[in-house]
Amino acid sequence: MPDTMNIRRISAACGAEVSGIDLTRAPSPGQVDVLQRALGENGILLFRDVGLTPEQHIAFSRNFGPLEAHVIGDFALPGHPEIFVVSNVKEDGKLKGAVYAGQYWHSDLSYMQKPSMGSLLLCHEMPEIGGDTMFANMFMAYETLSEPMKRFIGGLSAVHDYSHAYDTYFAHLKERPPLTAEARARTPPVEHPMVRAHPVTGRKALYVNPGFTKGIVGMPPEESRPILDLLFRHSVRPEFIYRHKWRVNDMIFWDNRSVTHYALADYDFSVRRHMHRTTIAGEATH
Ligand SMILES: O=C(O)CCC(=O)C(=O)O
Repeated sequence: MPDTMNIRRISAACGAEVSGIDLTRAPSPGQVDVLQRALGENGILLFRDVGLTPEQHIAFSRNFGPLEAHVIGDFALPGHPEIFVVSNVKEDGKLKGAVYAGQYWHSDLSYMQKPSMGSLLLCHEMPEIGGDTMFANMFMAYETLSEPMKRFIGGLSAVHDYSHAYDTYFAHLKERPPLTAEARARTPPVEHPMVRAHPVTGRKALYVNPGFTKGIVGMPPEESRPILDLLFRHSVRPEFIYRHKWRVNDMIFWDNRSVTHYALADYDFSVRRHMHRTTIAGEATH
Protein backbone atom coordinates (compact mmCIF):
# COMPACT_ATOMS: atom_id res chain seq x y z
CA MET A 1 0.00 0.00 0.00
CA PRO A 2 1.42 3.45 -0.82
CA ASP A 3 2.29 5.74 2.10
CA THR A 4 -0.09 8.62 2.68
CA MET A 5 2.19 11.36 3.80
CA ASN A 6 0.74 13.96 6.11
CA ILE A 7 2.38 17.29 6.94
CA ARG A 8 1.07 19.25 9.92
CA ARG A 9 2.36 22.62 11.13
CA ILE A 10 3.53 22.41 14.77
CA SER A 11 4.18 26.00 15.76
CA ALA A 12 3.48 29.54 14.64
CA ALA A 13 7.19 30.24 14.29
CA CYS A 14 8.36 27.30 12.19
CA GLY A 15 8.23 23.55 11.88
CA ALA A 16 5.95 20.81 10.60
CA GLU A 17 5.55 17.20 11.63
CA VAL A 18 5.63 14.64 8.85
CA SER A 19 3.82 11.33 9.33
CA GLY A 20 2.70 8.50 7.10
CA ILE A 21 6.09 7.80 5.55
CA ASP A 22 8.39 4.89 6.29
CA LEU A 23 11.91 6.31 6.27
CA THR A 24 13.50 2.88 6.11
CA ARG A 25 12.28 2.59 2.51
CA ALA A 26 13.39 4.71 -0.44
CA PRO A 27 10.94 7.61 -0.89
CA SER A 28 9.45 8.14 -4.35
CA PRO A 29 10.65 11.17 -6.36
CA GLY A 30 7.21 12.70 -5.70
CA GLN A 31 7.65 12.31 -1.94
CA VAL A 32 11.13 13.86 -2.12
CA ASP A 33 9.67 16.87 -3.97
CA VAL A 34 6.91 17.28 -1.40
CA LEU A 35 9.42 17.09 1.46
CA GLN A 36 11.75 19.59 -0.21
CA ARG A 37 8.91 22.07 -0.62
CA ALA A 38 7.67 21.44 2.93
CA LEU A 39 11.19 22.08 4.24
CA GLY A 40 11.40 25.32 2.26
CA GLU A 41 8.05 26.47 3.64
CA ASN A 42 8.35 25.30 7.25
CA GLY A 43 12.08 25.53 7.99
CA ILE A 44 12.14 22.28 9.94
CA LEU A 45 10.52 18.87 9.46
CA LEU A 46 9.97 16.59 12.43
CA PHE A 47 9.72 12.81 11.98
CA ARG A 48 8.70 10.74 15.04
CA ASP A 49 9.61 7.14 15.94
CA VAL A 50 11.98 6.72 13.03
CA GLY A 51 14.35 4.11 14.51
CA LEU A 52 16.91 4.35 11.69
CA THR A 53 20.24 2.56 11.63
CA PRO A 54 23.23 4.73 10.60
CA GLU A 55 23.04 3.22 7.09
CA GLN A 56 19.32 4.04 6.82
CA HIS A 57 19.87 7.55 8.19
CA ILE A 58 22.55 8.13 5.55
CA ALA A 59 20.46 6.60 2.75
CA PHE A 60 17.39 8.73 3.57
CA SER A 61 19.48 11.92 3.84
CA ARG A 62 21.09 11.30 0.43
CA ASN A 63 17.71 11.83 -1.26
CA PHE A 64 18.19 15.55 -0.63
CA GLY A 65 21.74 15.95 -1.90
CA PRO A 66 25.31 14.80 -1.35
CA LEU A 67 26.42 14.51 2.26
CA GLU A 68 29.46 16.18 3.71
CA ALA A 69 31.82 15.14 6.47
CA HIS A 70 32.59 17.53 9.32
CA VAL A 71 35.89 19.42 9.27
CA ILE A 72 36.82 17.73 12.55
CA GLY A 73 37.03 14.04 11.72
CA ASP A 74 37.20 13.07 15.44
CA PHE A 75 33.44 13.66 15.75
CA ALA A 76 32.50 11.14 13.05
CA LEU A 77 30.84 7.83 13.81
CA PRO A 78 33.53 5.16 13.28
CA GLY A 79 33.08 3.66 9.81
CA HIS A 80 30.56 6.36 8.84
CA PRO A 81 32.27 9.69 8.07
CA GLU A 82 28.86 11.05 6.94
CA ILE A 83 27.58 10.92 10.52
CA PHE A 84 28.59 13.70 12.89
CA VAL A 85 28.07 12.58 16.49
CA VAL A 86 26.78 15.13 18.99
CA SER A 87 27.28 13.57 22.39
CA ASN A 88 28.33 13.95 26.01
CA VAL A 89 28.87 10.18 26.30
CA LYS A 90 32.34 8.90 27.17
CA GLU A 91 33.69 5.44 26.48
CA ASP A 92 37.01 4.45 28.10
CA GLY A 93 37.41 8.09 29.09
CA LYS A 94 37.03 9.31 25.51
CA LEU A 95 34.10 11.37 24.26
CA LYS A 96 32.06 9.66 21.52
CA GLY A 97 31.30 12.90 19.69
CA ALA A 98 31.22 16.68 19.78
CA VAL A 99 30.38 17.81 23.29
CA TYR A 100 28.80 21.26 23.85
CA ALA A 101 27.97 21.33 20.12
CA GLY A 102 25.72 24.14 19.00
CA GLN A 103 25.13 25.72 22.39
CA TYR A 104 24.90 29.08 20.68
CA TRP A 105 22.71 30.31 17.81
CA HIS A 106 24.12 29.20 14.48
CA SER A 107 23.45 27.89 10.99
CA ASP A 108 25.49 24.76 10.21
CA LEU A 109 28.65 25.31 8.22
CA SER A 110 27.88 28.97 7.43
CA TYR A 111 31.66 29.29 7.70
CA MET A 112 32.15 27.38 4.44
CA GLN A 113 32.09 28.87 0.95
CA LYS A 114 29.18 26.54 0.23
CA PRO A 115 27.27 26.34 3.53
CA SER A 116 25.27 23.24 4.29
CA MET A 117 21.74 23.14 2.86
CA GLY A 118 20.27 21.15 5.69
CA SER A 119 20.97 18.78 8.55
CA LEU A 120 19.11 15.71 9.82
CA LEU A 121 19.57 15.16 13.54
CA LEU A 122 18.40 11.86 15.00
CA CYS A 123 17.95 11.49 18.75
CA HIS A 124 19.40 8.28 20.22
CA GLU A 125 19.58 9.17 23.93
CA MET A 126 18.13 12.15 25.77
CA PRO A 127 17.86 13.21 29.41
CA GLU A 128 14.31 13.14 30.70
CA ILE A 129 14.52 16.81 31.60
CA GLY A 130 16.25 19.41 29.44
CA GLY A 131 18.41 19.14 26.31
CA ASP A 132 15.84 20.78 24.02
CA THR A 133 16.86 22.42 20.74
CA MET A 134 15.49 25.80 19.69
CA PHE A 135 15.01 26.90 16.08
CA ALA A 136 14.57 30.52 14.96
CA ASN A 137 12.80 31.51 11.75
CA MET A 138 15.09 33.79 9.73
CA PHE A 139 12.34 34.65 7.21
CA MET A 140 10.38 36.24 10.05
CA ALA A 141 13.53 37.87 11.35
CA TYR A 142 14.12 39.53 7.98
CA GLU A 143 10.51 40.47 7.30
CA THR A 144 10.07 42.22 10.65
CA LEU A 145 13.03 44.56 10.14
CA SER A 146 12.24 48.14 9.12
CA GLU A 147 12.39 48.99 5.41
CA PRO A 148 15.49 51.23 5.85
CA MET A 149 17.28 48.40 7.69
CA LYS A 150 16.30 45.90 4.98
CA ARG A 151 17.70 48.24 2.31
CA PHE A 152 20.88 48.80 4.31
CA ILE A 153 21.74 45.15 4.94
CA GLY A 154 20.39 44.01 1.55
CA GLY A 155 23.55 45.28 -0.10
CA LEU A 156 26.00 43.94 2.48
CA SER A 157 27.94 40.75 3.04
CA ALA A 158 29.14 39.37 6.35
CA VAL A 159 32.28 37.46 7.32
CA HIS A 160 31.76 33.96 8.74
CA ASP A 161 34.54 32.05 10.46
CA TYR A 162 34.49 28.67 12.23
CA SER A 163 37.26 29.73 14.59
CA HIS A 164 34.95 32.48 15.92
CA ALA A 165 33.00 29.85 17.90
CA TYR A 166 36.24 28.47 19.32
CA ASP A 167 37.58 31.90 20.20
CA THR A 168 34.35 32.85 21.99
CA TYR A 169 31.88 30.13 23.09
CA PHE A 170 34.39 27.29 23.46
CA ALA A 171 37.27 29.42 24.75
CA HIS A 172 36.87 28.30 28.38
CA LEU A 173 35.94 24.64 27.68
CA LYS A 174 38.82 22.22 28.02
CA GLU A 175 36.89 19.50 26.18
CA ARG A 176 36.72 21.73 23.08
CA PRO A 177 40.41 22.64 22.66
CA PRO A 178 41.34 25.39 20.17
CA LEU A 179 41.11 24.48 16.48
CA THR A 180 44.35 23.04 15.17
CA ALA A 181 46.34 25.12 12.67
CA GLU A 182 45.37 22.56 10.06
CA ALA A 183 41.60 22.89 10.79
CA ARG A 184 41.94 26.69 10.72
CA ALA A 185 43.70 26.47 7.36
CA ARG A 186 40.81 24.38 6.01
CA THR A 187 38.23 26.90 7.24
CA PRO A 188 39.45 30.38 6.30
CA PRO A 189 36.95 33.24 6.80
CA VAL A 190 34.32 33.44 4.03
CA GLU A 191 31.79 36.05 2.93
CA HIS A 192 28.04 35.61 2.46
CA PRO A 193 25.26 38.08 1.69
CA MET A 194 23.45 39.12 4.87
CA VAL A 195 20.13 38.38 3.19
CA ARG A 196 19.46 35.22 1.15
CA ALA A 197 16.49 34.42 -1.08
CA HIS A 198 15.38 30.83 -0.55
CA PRO A 199 15.79 28.79 -3.76
CA VAL A 200 12.49 26.91 -3.24
CA THR A 201 10.16 29.73 -2.16
CA GLY A 202 12.01 32.91 -3.16
CA ARG A 203 11.34 34.24 0.37
CA LYS A 204 14.15 36.32 1.84
CA ALA A 205 15.88 35.29 5.06
CA LEU A 206 18.36 37.04 7.32
CA TYR A 207 21.65 35.16 7.05
CA VAL A 208 23.86 36.03 10.02
CA ASN A 209 24.38 34.07 13.23
CA PRO A 210 26.28 34.78 16.45
CA GLY A 211 28.13 31.45 16.32
CA PHE A 212 30.10 32.07 13.18
CA THR A 213 29.45 35.62 11.90
CA LYS A 214 32.18 37.89 13.10
CA GLY A 215 32.05 41.02 10.96
CA ILE A 216 30.55 42.93 8.06
CA VAL A 217 32.59 43.27 4.89
CA GLY A 218 34.12 46.73 4.56
CA MET A 219 33.36 47.83 8.12
CA PRO A 220 35.67 48.07 11.12
CA PRO A 221 34.51 46.18 14.23
CA GLU A 222 33.34 49.35 15.99
CA GLU A 223 30.76 49.80 13.22
CA SER A 224 29.88 46.18 12.45
CA ARG A 225 29.68 44.90 16.04
CA PRO A 226 26.67 47.00 17.14
CA ILE A 227 24.83 46.25 13.89
CA LEU A 228 25.43 42.52 14.22
CA ASP A 229 24.48 42.56 17.90
CA LEU A 230 21.21 44.29 17.04
CA LEU A 231 20.46 41.73 14.30
CA PHE A 232 21.37 38.77 16.52
CA ARG A 233 19.08 40.04 19.27
CA HIS A 234 16.26 40.75 16.85
CA SER A 235 16.59 37.38 15.07
CA VAL A 236 15.76 35.38 18.21
CA ARG A 237 12.66 37.18 19.37
CA PRO A 238 10.50 34.61 21.19
CA GLU A 239 7.77 34.67 18.53
CA PHE A 240 10.26 33.48 15.88
CA ILE A 241 11.23 30.40 17.89
CA TYR A 242 10.11 26.78 17.95
CA ARG A 243 11.54 24.83 20.88
CA HIS A 244 11.73 21.08 20.45
CA LYS A 245 11.55 18.67 23.37
CA TRP A 246 13.21 15.54 22.04
CA ARG A 247 11.93 12.01 22.33
CA VAL A 248 14.23 9.12 21.50
CA ASN A 249 13.87 8.30 17.76
CA ASP A 250 12.75 11.80 16.79
CA MET A 251 14.55 13.09 13.75
CA ILE A 252 14.54 16.75 12.71
CA PHE A 253 15.52 17.89 9.24
CA TRP A 254 16.28 21.61 9.40
CA ASP A 255 16.97 24.08 6.63
CA ASN A 256 20.18 25.97 7.29
CA ARG A 257 19.17 28.61 4.73
CA SER A 258 16.16 29.76 6.72
CA VAL A 259 16.54 28.78 10.37
CA THR A 260 19.23 29.05 13.01
CA HIS A 261 19.33 26.70 15.97
CA TYR A 262 20.59 26.51 19.55
CA ALA A 263 21.14 23.42 21.72
CA LEU A 264 20.20 24.09 25.33
CA ALA A 265 22.79 23.12 27.94
CA ASP A 266 20.26 23.02 30.76
CA TYR A 267 20.51 19.33 31.68
CA ASP A 268 22.51 17.22 34.08
CA PHE A 269 25.70 16.45 32.14
CA SER A 270 26.11 13.10 33.89
CA VAL A 271 22.98 11.97 32.00
CA ARG A 272 23.60 10.74 28.45
CA ARG A 273 22.56 12.89 25.48
CA HIS A 274 23.56 11.25 22.21
CA MET A 275 22.55 12.28 18.68
CA HIS A 276 23.62 11.49 15.11
CA ARG A 277 23.61 14.16 12.40
CA THR A 278 23.97 13.99 8.65
CA THR A 279 24.74 17.18 6.78
CA ILE A 280 23.59 17.92 3.25
CA ALA A 281 25.88 19.95 1.01
CA GLY A 282 24.60 23.33 -0.16
CA GLU A 283 25.25 25.91 -2.85
CA ALA A 284 27.48 28.97 -3.03
CA THR A 285 25.59 32.04 -1.78
CA HIS A 286 26.76 34.42 -4.51
O1 LIG B 1 22.44 18.90 19.94
C1 LIG B 1 21.63 19.61 19.39
O2 LIG B 1 20.48 19.73 19.80
C2 LIG B 1 22.01 20.40 18.17
C3 LIG B 1 23.45 20.28 17.85
C4 LIG B 1 23.83 21.26 16.80
O3 LIG B 1 23.73 22.44 16.99
C5 LIG B 1 24.27 20.80 15.50
O4 LIG B 1 24.37 19.58 15.28
O5 LIG B 1 24.47 21.67 14.64
